[in-house]
Amino acid sequence: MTEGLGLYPGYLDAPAQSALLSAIRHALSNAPLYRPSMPGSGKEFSVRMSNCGPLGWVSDRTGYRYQDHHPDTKQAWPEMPPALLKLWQDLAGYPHPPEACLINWYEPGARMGLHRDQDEAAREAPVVSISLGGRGLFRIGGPKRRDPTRSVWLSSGDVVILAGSARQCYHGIDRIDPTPASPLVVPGRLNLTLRRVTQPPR
Ligand code: MD3
Ligand code: FE
Repeated sequence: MTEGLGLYPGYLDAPAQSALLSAIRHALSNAPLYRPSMPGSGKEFSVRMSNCGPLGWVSDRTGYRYQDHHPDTKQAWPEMPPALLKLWQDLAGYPHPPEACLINWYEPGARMGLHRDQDEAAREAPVVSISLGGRGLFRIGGPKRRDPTRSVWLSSGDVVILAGSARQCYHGIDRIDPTPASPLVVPGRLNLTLRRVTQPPR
């Protein structure tokens, strides 16, 4: 039991998944996937990333941060697709729009180690996650690294909301099912995370 964890299996139907994939492909044609690296060591992530929206999450040898431009092209991030703004309005229960959509691309064999998301000043805002393509084995624990964890396969069209105490929990992606899954034709998984970054005006 994790308070604030909302699972919406199959929230997006096949046409909605295809339309969203088209919008993401368009964003990626302007802001190509890049390979982030770990602060300090510079060790490369197995996950490739890009962003859309006014801010994007990046990681390199100098640290993790949100910034308004692509680390390689130096161009502003592409616009957030309207379908994502709508999904946030419908599900997030938060009265201000998201500022960042992080686009994570997992090839089979890619993973994301257990971590917490702590780079957002807007701590009380939820995170909304959308999965497309091949299944990913998602693991979520508690607020401490050694807390027990549970695992859930996330499939194409599934949406996860992290609000309340779930927002502070350790989580990661252990593995990717290499079976290709619609709407992608290649093996691998796309994950989109919508986030409010800055403290909204009050
Ligand atoms: C639980 N992404 O980008 S999404 C990340 O599938 C990230 O690419 C994973 O973790 C992925 O930071 C998981 C689901 C998710 C997103 C944010 C969370 C779970 C979370 C924040 C707190 C707790
Ligand atoms: Fe995360």
